[in-house]
Amino acid sequence: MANDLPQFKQDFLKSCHSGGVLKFGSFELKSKRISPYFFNAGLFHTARLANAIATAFAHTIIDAQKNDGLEYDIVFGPAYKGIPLASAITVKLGELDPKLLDTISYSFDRKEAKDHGEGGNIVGAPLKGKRVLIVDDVITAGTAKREAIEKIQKEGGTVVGIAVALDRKEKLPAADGDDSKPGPSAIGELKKEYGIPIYAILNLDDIIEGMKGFASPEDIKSTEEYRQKYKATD
Ligand code: OMP
Repeated sequence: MANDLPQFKQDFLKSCHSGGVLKFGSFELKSKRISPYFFNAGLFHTARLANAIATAFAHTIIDAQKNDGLEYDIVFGPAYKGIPLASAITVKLGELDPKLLDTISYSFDRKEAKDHGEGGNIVGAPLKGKRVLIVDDVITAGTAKREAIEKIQKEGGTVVGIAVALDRKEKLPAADGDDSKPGPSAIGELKKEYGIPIYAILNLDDIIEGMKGFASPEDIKSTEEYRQKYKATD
């Protein structure tokens, strides 16, 4: 239930609503599924909303450190939407926990390698020999996260976890294209494959509960139907 959520998650839900981050209609996802809702983290661009998303991420990461023993050196944001997140979250982490001011850094990748100037694929802290925490907006099928993990490993970094704003809690797309069959979650498979934890500020259940305060009955119904259709078995 949204009301049972920690205060920082409730505050974040309010910011999602005030920033119009959650849209209803018909949206084709990266996975080609047609979703009745879309979470657009790119809309967290005012100073207030950038501060709100960075704060919610930083609390999620600090909780993971306290409760789960998460240790990391670098906050890595995959291009493009992860880039402003990584820098804002790193600043906020240092503000909330000053011990981190001189121990953590951020970095991000380029979509295309640069062959002049300093060159290379990574901007910010070098990844070699470092423990890397990936931050990104949304996880649906985990494809973009797999790409980021491979890039980081190629640079000599060790991925120690992933933190996202929203876990859509969807099953992996079926290899044979038949999405009507039950399937494991994108998050569960990533955890198994890479042995890393994945943290989310909110998941689809929190969103549906939170929507009840502002969305139309039709939008709530179609989002619930979508959840039923694509929910994972784990
Ligand atoms: P993967 O689950 O790693 O493939 O990532 C899904 C990507 O799709 C996210 O990084 C987003 O850029 C984008 N996306 C959203 O931004 N919001 C949504 O509600 C759904 C998606 C999506 O296409 O699945």
